[in-house]
Amino acid sequence: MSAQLDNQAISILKENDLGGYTIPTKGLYPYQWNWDSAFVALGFATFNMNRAWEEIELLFEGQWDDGMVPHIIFRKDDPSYFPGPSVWGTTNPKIPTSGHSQPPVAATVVRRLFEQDTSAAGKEKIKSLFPKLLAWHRWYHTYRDPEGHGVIAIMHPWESGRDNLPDWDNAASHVDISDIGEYTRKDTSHVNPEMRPKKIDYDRYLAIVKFGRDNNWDPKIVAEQCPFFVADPGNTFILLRADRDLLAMAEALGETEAAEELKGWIALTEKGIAKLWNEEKQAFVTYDLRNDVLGDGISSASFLAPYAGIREEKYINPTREHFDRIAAKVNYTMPSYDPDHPLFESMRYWRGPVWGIINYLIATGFAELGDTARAERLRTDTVALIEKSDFAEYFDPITGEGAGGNSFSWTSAIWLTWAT
Ligand code: 2M8
Repeated sequence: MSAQLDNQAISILKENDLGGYTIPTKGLYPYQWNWDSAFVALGFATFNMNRAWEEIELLFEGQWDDGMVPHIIFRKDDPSYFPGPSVWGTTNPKIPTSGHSQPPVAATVVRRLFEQDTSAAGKEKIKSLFPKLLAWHRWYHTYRDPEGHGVIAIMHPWESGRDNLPDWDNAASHVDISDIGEYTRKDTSHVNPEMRPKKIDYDRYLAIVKFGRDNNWDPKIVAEQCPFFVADPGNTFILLRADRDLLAMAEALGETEAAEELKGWIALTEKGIAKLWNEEKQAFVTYDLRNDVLGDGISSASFLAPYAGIREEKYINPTREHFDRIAAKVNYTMPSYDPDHPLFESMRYWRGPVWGIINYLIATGFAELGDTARAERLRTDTVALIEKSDFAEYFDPITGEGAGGNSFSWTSAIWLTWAT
């Protein structure tokens, strides 16, 4: 079974490879996505190290002059996706892109590639990628944490990568949708609309894109005025982890000035995460910075503290307890949203389904804590899901049924790098 699935996963990556960059799946997502490419690079690294580096290098071809690495790189226009480049209206001179970012997993991936590839060429790759990664992290700390709270905000649900998470609902309800005009979605013609965000979500997504476009995607204006600006435990923990990995690379490269800057960001974030701690829920949650509202929802990102290197028992013990409560409730960990919450929906995208990449991140953190049992539960559940329902985009945590797109790149990649 395993060898057969290994071959299938390799074939999927090769079929979704459009020449140096990989699309998430055919039809539904025909462009290069930011964190998808990072995970895909880990998959490629299991059988073709050069191709792994190339995936990351092509992602950084889309980097903006201010350091931002966009969430989509539109290398060629494809009418099967909405919203395409003309809707974003960005002015990046190099390649058309979207106007905001996505979870910064790339530095963590690059560190792993660097450790695996001990060749002289590997050292050259990291030397050229290091300043680009540093500039991106600096952009995140400057513009998505403008007041220096030590937590990272998103300006659009898409920036979190967890698009229709129930935790964004309240904050997004303040976004004025009266001026968005007519539009036609494409996603619901590729997959069952019941497994996708609702129309009201898309109305809000487009209203925020309009705000960005109207303000030329200026990150300073975004930080001051964007109608949606919410601190996300997902991006905060992922960046904290990525800062630590970038620091390890800075030290290996003798980049002392960069190392000091990274240490400052790490110290700030280690303190700042207290702002995302919901004492009553005993969990890390979202914080709506625009409307000053602490969220009450437990999502899969609530389990990323160990991955971020957080070790305080006051955080880690309740995290383990929530894990066990949820693990007892579902057949497959980790649902993207708490199954005990009234807004949980087992098949609707980021409102309940299991995502292999998130399982991989959470399990990495538990394994590093020495918590093998929970890490293994996540891994064996992921294996069972893929064996049952193939390389789907996401899975129902109760039935194990696959949902969304199929022959999905990041599911294949995490199979190769971790689950198998
Ligand atoms: C999903 O998001 C895109 C918008 O970015 C979409 O629904 O059109 C998310 O799952 C996101 O995390 C992912 O990177 C992307 C491509 O797989 O699809």
